[in-house]
Amino acid sequence: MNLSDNVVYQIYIKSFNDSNNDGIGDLNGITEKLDYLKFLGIDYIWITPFFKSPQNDNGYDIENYYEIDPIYGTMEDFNNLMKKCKEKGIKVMLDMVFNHTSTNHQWFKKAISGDKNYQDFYIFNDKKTNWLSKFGGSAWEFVSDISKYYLHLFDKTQADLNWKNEKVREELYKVVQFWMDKGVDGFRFDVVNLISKPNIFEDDNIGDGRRFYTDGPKIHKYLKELNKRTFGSKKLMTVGEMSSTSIENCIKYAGENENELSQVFSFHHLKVDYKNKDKWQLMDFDFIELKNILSKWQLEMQKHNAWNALFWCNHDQPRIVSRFGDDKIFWNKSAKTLATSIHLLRGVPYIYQGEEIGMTNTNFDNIDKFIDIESHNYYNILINQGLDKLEALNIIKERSRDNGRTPVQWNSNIYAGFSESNPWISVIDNYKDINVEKQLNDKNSILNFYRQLIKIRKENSSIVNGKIEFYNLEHSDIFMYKRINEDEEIIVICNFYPKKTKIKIDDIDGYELLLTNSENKKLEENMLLNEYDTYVYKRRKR
Ligand code: TEU
Ligand code: CA
Repeated sequence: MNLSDNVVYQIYIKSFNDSNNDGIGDLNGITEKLDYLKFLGIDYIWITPFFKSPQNDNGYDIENYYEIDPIYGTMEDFNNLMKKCKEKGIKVMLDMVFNHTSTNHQWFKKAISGDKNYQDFYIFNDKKTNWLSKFGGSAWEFVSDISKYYLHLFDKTQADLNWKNEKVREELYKVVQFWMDKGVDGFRFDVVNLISKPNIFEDDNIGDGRRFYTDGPKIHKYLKELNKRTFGSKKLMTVGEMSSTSIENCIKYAGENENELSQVFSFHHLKVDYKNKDKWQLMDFDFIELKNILSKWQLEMQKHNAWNALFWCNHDQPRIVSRFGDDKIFWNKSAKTLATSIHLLRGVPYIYQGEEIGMTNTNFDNIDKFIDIESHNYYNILINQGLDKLEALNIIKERSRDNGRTPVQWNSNIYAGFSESNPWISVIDNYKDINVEKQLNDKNSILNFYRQLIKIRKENSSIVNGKIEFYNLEHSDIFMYKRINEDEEIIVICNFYPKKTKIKIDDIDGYELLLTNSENKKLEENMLLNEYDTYVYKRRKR
């Protein structure tokens, strides 16, 4: 199903809006901001996990899939949020974390108390392998009570579930059904391409183990079954987070006739600033590589009738304006260019909270200000590798997931209007310059630019159903593509650099300006572009 007439807004609940001033965002905080989201024009919200959890990984470690963590509110608050969303025509997607549970989950507790039935819910082994956890260290943890290791691809308090066990799958389908019965309109499935583990567990002598469990042997069977047994017959939007995946697999995950999911998140385009493919080594982003990856994925997915989720930011990524843009002199312009470049590709755009006002990286000057488990683990790993404290901190500052997790900057009041008491993670000190209130009434703001981007999707069919073509992929500064259907053609031109540049355009007749972050000007054969200019033109065919 082509759902690309929709725009999704991602809410990281802990940092979105705090309604009861305990410093933690919550469900009622979302309800309070629905009019803002309506104003922005989005169709869906995706809310990150708010289920009962010890919060070692901010809710991606679930203890009970049916209960709401008291820090986020009550089931009544959730029902009320759903009701208000229906009234306002905002659809709701929930985040299902099915690769693992918290080790506080009762299944895990029963397992380690010796219950063999529940041991089969997880992956317990007598021996460990050399696989590494994605958060650093071994992927296996020893439980002395039962003398076995269990697998955890993430933190040691996140134990991987055994999808081979039919009982596990049945339990998880029940969870999906429970939330469907509450009227939710879609789901995001966390690291769902990691759920199918190999039959034998062996050392990986060329890597960290991921080649054995990424897009694993039964993955398509499991997703087809999940689809059939839960949301398949309904018109729900589903998106899978695909870690280190391949196009070949994504064509199936998000193929229109495959009956798996509606879209995929893939991450290859967000690794073009990893030196030696290592997230913890800094490098300027490789623009040509970025364009090659984006265009390759777009063209292959198009060819096979499959759909990408379009995104620069989420709660695991640094802020895009600080990363591929310029968060100082050209903050406003570069944020708009980046927004345009991703938003008009073929697929469903996901806007991450704060992105629409150009929120930046944290610039925390002390490791103690960082909260994320991954940041602390890697800070220690970097120190152990011989880096000094400042070098390690500089890497964490660029790469920490906390860059995307600071409180949304609503206004210039204390704590940026997120809360009246000290938030769980510090507010960035630029909140007096960068906040929603300031941008609401500024015609030239990033916020109003995002509104326009959303609006032109609703008004121009080629953005929804047009085919995509790329041009000038070898150009050192410019990203350019067209969206084409039988009624119209749209041309998108983005200068990714803080310098003037030129581009030659062959066929310029009949185009009219639709959107720009720069001065009004016509499409020209020899286009001159200023720093971070972006232009979108359209011509009608009939
Ligand atoms: O993320 C999976 C994931 O692959 C990233 O966390 C990645 O490992 C990290 O950026 C590596 O540098 C999902 C969630 O989005 C994330 O918040 C959770 O921590 C993770 O799964 C485990 O549930
Ligand atoms: Ca709260």
